Amino acid sequence: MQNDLFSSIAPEMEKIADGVHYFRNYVDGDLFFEQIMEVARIIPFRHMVTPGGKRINVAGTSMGDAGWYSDRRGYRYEKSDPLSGKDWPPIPKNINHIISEAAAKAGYENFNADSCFINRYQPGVQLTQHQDQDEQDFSQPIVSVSLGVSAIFQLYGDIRGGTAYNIPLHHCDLLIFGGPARKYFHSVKKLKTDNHPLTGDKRYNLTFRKAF
Ligand code: MD6
Ligand code: FE
Repeated sequence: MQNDLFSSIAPEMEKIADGVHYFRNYVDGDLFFEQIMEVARIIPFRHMVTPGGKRINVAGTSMGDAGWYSDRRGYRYEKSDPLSGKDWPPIPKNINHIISEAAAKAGYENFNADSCFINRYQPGVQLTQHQDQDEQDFSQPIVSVSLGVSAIFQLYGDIRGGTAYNIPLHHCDLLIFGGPARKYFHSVKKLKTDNHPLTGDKRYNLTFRKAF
């Protein structure tokens, strides 16, 4: 019989709430970071603007068949980069396999991301409270991977505001949002000034989605 000691000390997956699953130190950071650098070489990080014209302080780029995009015309998914006209780089199969496998462990059997939005945070940058609701099928989860400097992810509920449940996200952590939590409000606290050997003073977050 397998010894259960380590799985009880450090389970691979922790259910934080219905629809919220947390995997500590789950991914190969070098693999994901190299892919981010490759995507950024083709389609550099940029600051988009909200439909209201406000600069988004978190810098973004995308890979996949669709990329999340925001400008004066609204929030949406675009099949190519409106700025450069280029296609978003594809999501490598080995990376999508890791993401699908994690989703299956959380109970989402056939999750296959067609879009990955990549966020980059500099010190002092935060992500304000929002819902992810530009995708077509809310029965599909969102799988998030964090790299570099740690940050506090704040989870609210179905309505904006109130008291947050704080989830510290560290290098190589994976978080799944689905089911009843799929449209929960959430935010990321201001990034502290810190240094990570791989990413310097920055934090990166990849969110794998089924956009279409
Ligand atoms: C971030 N993440 O961690 C931002 N959204 O930097 C998100 O906004 C997010 O992690 C939907 C589902 C999972 C997420
Ligand atoms: Fe989000």
